[in-house]
Amino acid sequence: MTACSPATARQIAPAGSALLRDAVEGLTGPGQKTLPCKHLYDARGVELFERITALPEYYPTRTELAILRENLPRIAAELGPGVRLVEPGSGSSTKTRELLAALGDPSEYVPIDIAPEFLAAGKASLARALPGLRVTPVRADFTAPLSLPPAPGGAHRTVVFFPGSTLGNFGPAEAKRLVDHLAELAGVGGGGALLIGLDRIKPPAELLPAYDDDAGVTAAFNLNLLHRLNREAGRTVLAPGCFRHEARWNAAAAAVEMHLVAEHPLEAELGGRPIHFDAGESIHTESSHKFGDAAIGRLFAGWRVQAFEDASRRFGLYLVTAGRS
Ligand code: AVI
Repeated sequence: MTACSPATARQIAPAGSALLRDAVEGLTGPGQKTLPCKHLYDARGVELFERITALPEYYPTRTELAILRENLPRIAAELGPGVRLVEPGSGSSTKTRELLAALGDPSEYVPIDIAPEFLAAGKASLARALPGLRVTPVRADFTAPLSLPPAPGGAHRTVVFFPGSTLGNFGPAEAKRLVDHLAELAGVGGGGALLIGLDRIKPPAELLPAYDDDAGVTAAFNLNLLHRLNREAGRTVLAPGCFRHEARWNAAAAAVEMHLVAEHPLEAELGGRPIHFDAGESIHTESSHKFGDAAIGRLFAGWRVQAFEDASRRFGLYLVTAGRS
């Protein structure tokens, strides 16, 4: 699986050299050059992504938080007491804290992350915000098969919380596989639930500024991939100054794509293999899929789906339980 969020990147990016291996594969062959978006999230990338979430153009984070706040009483009532909340990712976000606080009497919070430092930081910040909450971190890759620790006594149902439209950074088939995997983890067929945030399709004129902000933070986030590549190679393979950031709407894929576009023809070398760029040729670095009703229906086929959306249907939180909609 490929994945692009800070959480998922930490889940599956094994080592620094993984970027170099992926770069040899993605940059030296024929056709569209690519680098997996998981590599966007080194320490600097995580910092830049945090800044993106606060940009005026980047509506998803604040829209999702507003939807959550507005619907917390309904969601909490629907889920009932004793929820065991499972979160793929480090889970120290405002959304997680507010959801846990609204649940009133959660039996346990289980963040799943491959990086122990993020698990420890998330646990510490939640312990400060919600003293008394039982936190059981699980160090694992959530995209791979895993088992949760036994639920504490009094746990009423397991709920997997996957906000931020992180699912959109997976291709459609991968996203479907991940949803099925998370549904199994939550035990949706046996009373568990998923609460998943998805960014909805809207006109490109609204979408594109969110991925190409005036302050240039997203451009820096994208170009940071080349800084990371050069750092890990120990030399300049591709000079960031020779590339510009571009956000494109791919209508066929219903995705905003980030590209790094070569300003001039360029020759380079990696792993003993030549890399050639024509002027204007790009590296595709991320796809951020957007969801319409049909795609959401396919993702959650067979389950009951309660939609919590803003009035303009820009973003949605979907509560998935057993039974049909
Ligand atoms: C993490 N993920 C959901 C973000 C998105 O919107 O696809 C990553 C991002 N890329 C550029 N801006 C934000």
